[in-house]
Amino acid sequence: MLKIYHAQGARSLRVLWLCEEMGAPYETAEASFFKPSEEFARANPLRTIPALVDGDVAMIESVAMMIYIMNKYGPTDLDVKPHEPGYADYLQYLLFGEAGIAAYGNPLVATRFLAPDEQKRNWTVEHLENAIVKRLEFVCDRLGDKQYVAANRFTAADISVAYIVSAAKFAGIEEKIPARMRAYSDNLAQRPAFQRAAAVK
Ligand SMILES: N[C@@H](CCC(=O)N[C@@H](CS)C(=O)NCC(=O)O)C(=O)O
Repeated sequence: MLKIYHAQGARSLRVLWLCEEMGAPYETAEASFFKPSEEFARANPLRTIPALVDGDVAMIESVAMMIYIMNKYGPTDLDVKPHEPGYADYLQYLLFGEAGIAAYGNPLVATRFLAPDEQKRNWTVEHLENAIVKRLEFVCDRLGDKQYVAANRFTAADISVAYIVSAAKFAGIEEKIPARMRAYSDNLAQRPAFQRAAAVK
C-alpha cells in the first residue's frame, strides 16, 4: 500500500487529495520538519514533505508522486492523455503548480519563520511575493470564467495549482491571493475528496 509521509498544510495534501479522488488506498505516516522520525529521514534524506514509499519505490517530489500514482493505480480522468484536447495545458499547469508557483514560497516560509527579525522584510521577500502574485494573475487570466485550468474538467493540474492557496498562510501571502484565484480554489475545496484529504492530521 502507498505510504505517504504527511503534515497538515504541506504538499502531501496534493498526494492525499489525488488518492482520495481516485479511491487509491493509502496510509499516512507523520512527517515533521522539526523532529523528523528516523523512518521519515530514511524515506526522504532531504526531510522535505511529502515522501512516498510504495514497496521498494521511494519518492520525494509531490507532482512526480501524482504522476506515478495516476499511472500505476489508474486509469483516471484526473490525467489528460496526449490525444485529448487540453493535453499541453494540462502538462504545463501540472508542473507550473510546483516549479512556477509553490517553489517560490519555500524561501518565504523559511524567511518568515527562521530569519532574524531585521531580515524578515528584505528585497528578496518582496520580489518572491510579487513573483507568486504575478504567476497567480497569469493563471487567473487564463482561467477566465472556467472552473478548471485544463481540458475543461477537474484534473491533477488543478490539484497542483490550487495547493498554493492552502499554503499561503505559511508563506504570509494570504492577503495577496487574487480574488479570482480564491474563488477557483474555494470551488475546488467543495469536493468531498479534498475535504477528506484536508482533514487528515
Ligand atoms: N518540490 C518538492 C518540495 C517539497 C517541500 O519543499 N516541502 C516543504 C513543505 S510543503 C518542506 O518540506 N519544506 C522544508 C524545507 O524546504 O526544508 C515537492 O513538491 O514535493
